[in-house]
Amino acid sequence: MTNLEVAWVLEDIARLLEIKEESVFKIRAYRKAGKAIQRLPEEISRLYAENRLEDIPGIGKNIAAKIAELIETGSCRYHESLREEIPDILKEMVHIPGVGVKSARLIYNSFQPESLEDLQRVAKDRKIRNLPGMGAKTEIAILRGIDLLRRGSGATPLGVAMPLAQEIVKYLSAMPEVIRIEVAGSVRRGKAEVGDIDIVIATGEPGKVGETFTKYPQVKEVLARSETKVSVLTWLGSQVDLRLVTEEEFVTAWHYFTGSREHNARLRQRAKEQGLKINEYGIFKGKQKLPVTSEEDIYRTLNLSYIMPELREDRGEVEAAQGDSLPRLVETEDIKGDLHLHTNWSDGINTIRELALAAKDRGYQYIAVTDHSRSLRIAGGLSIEMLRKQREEIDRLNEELAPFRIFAGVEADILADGTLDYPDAVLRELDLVIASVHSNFRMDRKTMTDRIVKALTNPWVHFLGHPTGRLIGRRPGYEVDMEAVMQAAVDYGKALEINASPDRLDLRDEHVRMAKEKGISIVINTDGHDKVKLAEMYYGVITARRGWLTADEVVNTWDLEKVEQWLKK
Ligand code: DGT
Ligand code: CA
Ligand code: CA
Ligand code: ZN
Repeated sequence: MTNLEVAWVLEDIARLLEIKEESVFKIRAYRKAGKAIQRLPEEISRLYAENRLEDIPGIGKNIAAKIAELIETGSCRYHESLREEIPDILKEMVHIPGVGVKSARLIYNSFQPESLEDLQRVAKDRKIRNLPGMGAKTEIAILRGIDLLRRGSGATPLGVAMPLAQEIVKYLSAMPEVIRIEVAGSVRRGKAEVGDIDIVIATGEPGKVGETFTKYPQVKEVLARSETKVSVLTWLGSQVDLRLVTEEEFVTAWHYFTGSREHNARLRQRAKEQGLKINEYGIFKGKQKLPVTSEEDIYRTLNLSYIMPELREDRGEVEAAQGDSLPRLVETEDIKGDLHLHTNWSDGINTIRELALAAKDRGYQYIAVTDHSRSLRIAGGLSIEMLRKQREEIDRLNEELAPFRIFAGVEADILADGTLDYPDAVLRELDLVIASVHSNFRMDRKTMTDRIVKALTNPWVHFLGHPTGRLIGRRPGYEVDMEAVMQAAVDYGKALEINASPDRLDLRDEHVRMAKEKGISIVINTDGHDKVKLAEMYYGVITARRGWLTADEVVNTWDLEKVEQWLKK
């Protein structure tokens, strides 16, 4: 057993004990032991052979005995009995994003669901919101989470796949046998929805690394296994493909498995034209293997400038790289503010002050407070009077936090007839107005297009929020003619949003590219209802990069002064 496998079993014991509500000291002891073994510079089996397990800080007699049993027999009875004791549904529930051990336990005790279907019914019947410490938010998390777990073979949102891929990388890189490990495939390219997660590892001991990976706690089922590839299904329903290659092959394999297939095909063809051959094992001139130590080398060898992974979709990037005319893509570090945020004045959970401070911590110069407008009652939309009161609070905070700036804005509903949810006299008082569709999604294409275009003719609107309304995996966008919407944005000088929330990513990459070509400015916002969501800006930036955007083309990379001017125009 490798150190990592032992560590995972100990961590799993801690988790199961947590579900069982055992003493926090006991839980902490297992967790600490797991961490210690993960960081151990020596092989645990060797320490065991030399009778030195208890020398490891944080490991006492009791845990040492369990480790000994693991090393001798490959399993541990205590762990097995805990696993048997705890119902499967509870084990599954704690894998639902947004449902912690505590809530899983409470829901289980209250309703005894036997399957995810049962749980879904309980959530749909709105029974969970009545439990202490839970609300409608928990129900939504559960319903979404079950969707995710269920989707099985379907696409996984980037917001789920990326953290999972990064976690696997972090874990496996602790193995001394792992020389290099990187994320590849559509996750690396930043696609909003990914089919499966691809990870490439350079190792001299593929068998051992592959075997360890199959023990990873998130693994539910091993789908296929060979010396060079391990495919598993995780509890979250995503497939993970691990490729095991030699150190020598690593760079070309990583590049190959990053894809896309279409991009690879273009490169192969280009190589051929130059009398070269490229595949996952290397670049060859006749029988001679050319030296490659980085992806940059690959492109250089093909006489191309370096192509960022987000661009590798055969959408003209190879031609651009040939003419050295690739854009310098926007980066998360370029972002200076977030212009679409909800506070506890409507359906957000933080105060304006908390959001502003969190934004300041991220190094932002400004944010906009854009709570919902009055017709969106279920989301606590603000009356005109409330909106004015909120303004007073914002003014006070601006004095306190200067030079940081909070813009007083609103996310105004676009009503069914294309008018906005407040009269112009109210909108003009605000620093910033987002226009968004939140109701009457099922209109025919012409009516919906006219509705949105009409909203964009309003002189006080700055940009269109989540322009197509899609919810990844749950709802396609509304029927709308994006060409016409974009033409209106051009005609009336409006910007379009990339909503960075990983379940939206709306505009999507192709639309971003279309907007870029038309010279439309883009605003990347998290639409956060919670200050921790400010971090989701990252996903919006990836989407912008997939749409070829440079920093200049993104409004919220601009300095405060320039943004103020833009808002006033
Ligand atoms: P996905 O998983 O559907 O979101 O998309 P990818 O791009 O991650 O596709 P995947 O997982 O099937 O394969 C990862 C990469 O490996 C892919 O982008 C290119 C490369 N690759 C895999 N199989 C083939 C193949 O048969 N031909 C070519 N040219 N490339 C392949
Ligand atoms: Ca993939
Ligand atoms: Ca794959
Ligand atoms: Zn919003």
